[in-house]
Amino acid sequence: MTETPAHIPPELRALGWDEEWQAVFLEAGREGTQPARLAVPRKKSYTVMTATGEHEAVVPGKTWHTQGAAGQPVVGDWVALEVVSDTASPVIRAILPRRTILTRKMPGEKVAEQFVAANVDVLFIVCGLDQDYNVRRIERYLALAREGGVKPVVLLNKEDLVEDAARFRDEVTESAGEAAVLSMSAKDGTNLEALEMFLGAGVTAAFIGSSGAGKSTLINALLGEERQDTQEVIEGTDRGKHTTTRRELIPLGDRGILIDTPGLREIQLWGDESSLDDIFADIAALTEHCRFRDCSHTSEPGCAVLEAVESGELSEKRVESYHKLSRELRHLATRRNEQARLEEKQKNKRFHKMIRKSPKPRPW
Ligand SMILES: Nc1nc2c(ncn2[C@@H]2O[C@H](COP(=O)(O)OP(=O)(O)OP(=O)(O)O)[C@@H](O)[C@H]2O)c(=O)[nH]1
Ligand SMILES: [Zn+2]
Repeated sequence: MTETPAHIPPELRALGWDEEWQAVFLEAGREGTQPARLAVPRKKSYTVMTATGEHEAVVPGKTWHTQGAAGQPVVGDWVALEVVSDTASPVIRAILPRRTILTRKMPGEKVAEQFVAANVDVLFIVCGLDQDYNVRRIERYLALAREGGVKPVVLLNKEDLVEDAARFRDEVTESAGEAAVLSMSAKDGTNLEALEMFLGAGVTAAFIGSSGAGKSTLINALLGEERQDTQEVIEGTDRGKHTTTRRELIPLGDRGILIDTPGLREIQLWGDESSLDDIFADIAALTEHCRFRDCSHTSEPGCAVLEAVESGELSEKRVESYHKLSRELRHLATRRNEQARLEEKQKNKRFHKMIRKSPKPRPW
């Protein structure tokens, strides 16, 4: 006999909740909690969205310190929220295991991974067809998306400023592997509908790109209105002081959910070389034909990469870019602090332990 699937309220679906999340959540069987999605991480609290609306939630202090970076919820996370009483702040009891995670290198001396956004399905890489245009940067963003398990889509914005958008599309397509490359104008709405092909009910899309590339204009165009800043009253020492913050998670009804977070706006590369081979699939294929197995593709005789450059089949700039990225990745790899990954692993372990501890899963 098959069980009838539990009913999912449309308000939760609009936030990206689906049967698969539901199954994980029910299995965990945490009594007294409900699913909530993280909309704004703040210093001491988190704005979360549930089937019934927005709440200002907290994480118990202990969890905070024992779990480290991976234990901190980020925008896009699904959490188990416990609403204790009408007066007390709701408490985040657990973070559901993430489907995807976008990360960046933490600024400063110590190399550590910082989690920026979770459970993103599509990453829109926005690049202006003005002085912002830079194929190498797009390649980095592509690598970042792939490392996080997120599907990248390149948006060449401001096509109204150029005569031959197709030329740019072709150039980027050469570097983009399987990723779709679109040109458009957020300002006059040209080709905006092409973007909608990647959105849809339950799909979470995030935006990345330099300042001025047009992300806000694009999001407003998708919303069909100016995004409103949300007013917030800080309590405690700054009692009564009004600050405005932006909601970073924007539900679009049955067209999906948008994530726009400052953490994604300026990002450094963090990853490994497997993505390099993915981005530079053409070069990776050539390296198989080099005479020496440990060819560095810089000066060796019989190097298939150098031969391809010689014959004009491969651009020299692309090879330079390959070497540069590969050097950076190696450098990072040796300095890498495995801590963040370890923490995520342990957190998942803990989550599954929690599942095992509750023999009778109950619906929430
Ligand atoms: N010509 C043209 N200008 C655009 C287009 N899209 C955005 N702009 C302009 O580019 C400027 C920057 O746009 P924003 O949307 O603020 O860029 P952003 O990526 O959100 O920038 P940050 O908020 O700094 O990260 C604004 O003056 C927009 O009007 C476009 O398609 N064509
Ligand atoms: Zn070679």
